[in-house]
Amino acid sequence: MKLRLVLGDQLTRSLSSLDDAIDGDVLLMCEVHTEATYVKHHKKKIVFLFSAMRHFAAQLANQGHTVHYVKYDDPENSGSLLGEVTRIAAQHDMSEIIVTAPAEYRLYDEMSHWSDALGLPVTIREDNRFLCTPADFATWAEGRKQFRMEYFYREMRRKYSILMDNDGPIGGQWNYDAENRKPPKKGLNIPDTYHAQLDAITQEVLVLVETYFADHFGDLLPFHFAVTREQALMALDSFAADRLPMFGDYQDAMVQDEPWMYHSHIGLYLNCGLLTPLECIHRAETAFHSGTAPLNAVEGFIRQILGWREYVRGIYWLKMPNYKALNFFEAKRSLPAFYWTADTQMNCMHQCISETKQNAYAHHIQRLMVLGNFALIAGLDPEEVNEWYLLVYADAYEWVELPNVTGMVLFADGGIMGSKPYAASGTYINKMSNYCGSCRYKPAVKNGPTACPFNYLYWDFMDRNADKLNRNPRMGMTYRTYARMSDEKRVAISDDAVRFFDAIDRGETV
Ligand code: FAD
Ligand code: DLZ
Ligand code: SF4
Repeated sequence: MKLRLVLGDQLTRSLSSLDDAIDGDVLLMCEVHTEATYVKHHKKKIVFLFSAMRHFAAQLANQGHTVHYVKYDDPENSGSLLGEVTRIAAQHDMSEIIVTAPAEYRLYDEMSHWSDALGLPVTIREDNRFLCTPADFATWAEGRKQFRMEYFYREMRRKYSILMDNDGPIGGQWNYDAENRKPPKKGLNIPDTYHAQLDAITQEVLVLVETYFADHFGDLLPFHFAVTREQALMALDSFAADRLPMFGDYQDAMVQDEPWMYHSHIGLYLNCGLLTPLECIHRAETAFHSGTAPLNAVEGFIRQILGWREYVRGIYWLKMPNYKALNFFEAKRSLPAFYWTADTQMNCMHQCISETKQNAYAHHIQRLMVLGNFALIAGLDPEEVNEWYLLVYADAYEWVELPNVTGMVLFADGGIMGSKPYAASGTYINKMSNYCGSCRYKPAVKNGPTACPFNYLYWDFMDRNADKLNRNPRMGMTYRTYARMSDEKRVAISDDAVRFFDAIDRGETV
């Protein structure tokens, strides 16, 4: 008899570890302290995952499987995955443990030693829910100087025959990003996100999380995430119908008090297995072929899943475990307290952090060009920044979070993922949002107490890291502009940055 362990982010019926489950096998799922606290996950993320796990277990049991489900507050619960596997394997006299490969290196590494600890064979199967295996990605990467997402994406389009017209891309272009950078215009009619009804299972988990995880970051309520596959499919449908047509145009736009914009809000369902990547891609492709969404929107959305999502996972497995320790700029500054409280006069940061706290969600440009951009130009310590991103979002798992933060946002990998840092001044945020209108700081003011901090921190970052960046061919123009500045201007930039950091260090609200 075999014990088949199903992890919290493996809620997929066609999972490789469940493929050949037969009568007599036991399917084990457990809510454990070690997984719930390896970082102090947002309260909503824990409610979401525990509720989704309980619903999935009930579904497997309904299909006739023997499921052993361990709740967090079960007095017998040892608190760790190995502890539970040991306990339950002994209870049922099991001969083998089968599991689909954990998505995070931390757990994969630990599991590789389980067999010795258990005295039983432990078979770790490939995760069949991704579209590119780590081995295939390594083959693609071999011999390449740069790992450009765009080329990887084109191969994936060909391989899965997505948006193809014979051998070429539909519409003649692979990428319609140039059409996807519209600033927000007034009077946009932005639909609300999908709201699932709370049922008894979720109600019980809400009480449990309030009891055991009260000191974790984030608001518990309102809670409206999907927790079953059926609900997740409804969330996908509502995206395809209501938001996909505008997804491309306003992909990079940010609007005050509009956390959801035209994004899909399905990352959390994809990452725990309630949805599969190919069905989301096909859903969007169908919308294009039936004329309900334009090509720039559909191609842009598909690129995120078929391109970026698979690419960052490939980079993660190619470069771990060393990737986690990279700190190209030797950045050391601690994460300011306002990342937890949202207590800052920078309205863009206040908006994005408040929304993160309330929803366990922020869309890509908020994560990249506001929260991440600040972390980059302020020289925040990558370890602290990574921990923050890993715990605040409901879709966060290290395999996807780490390359996005260490590679895309902080350039802490020195250029493995990107060819230059995504640093930007307040001008970018002012163009792509309406945040600046209600900010104490002014985006057009470059220096002094009313200046937008992103303006002088941008140049201070360039100055602090000139030895590492000024030979980068894509930074030539930036450094030529800096070289043309007067000495007084450069002193003003540095003085403003020192004043700003001193104020943070004194605990003042900046
Ligand atoms: P949409 O904008 O609607 O995009 C559709 C889907 O494409 C997403 O659900 C996601 O599965 C995929 N996708 C889009 N961009 C990326 C990307 N850069 N990398 C990988 N997949 C992508 N995504 C996570 O799933 N987990 C994370 O922990 C995470 N951390 C991030 C941290 C930073 C600093 C940045 C810049 C990005 C991060 N992303 C992460 C990527 C992206 O921001 C989220 O996937 C997206 O915001 C989720 O919202 P959505 O479902 O509405 O996405
Ligand atoms: C994220 C998470 C949380 C909060 N809790 C559990 C849990 O109690 N039990 C479980 O099996 N999985 C949980 N997970 C998901 C795991 O952390 C995830 O499987 C690993 O990080 C590998 O991606
Ligand atoms: Fe953010 Fe600067 Fe705009 Fe204020 S002025 S919202 S700090 S970009």
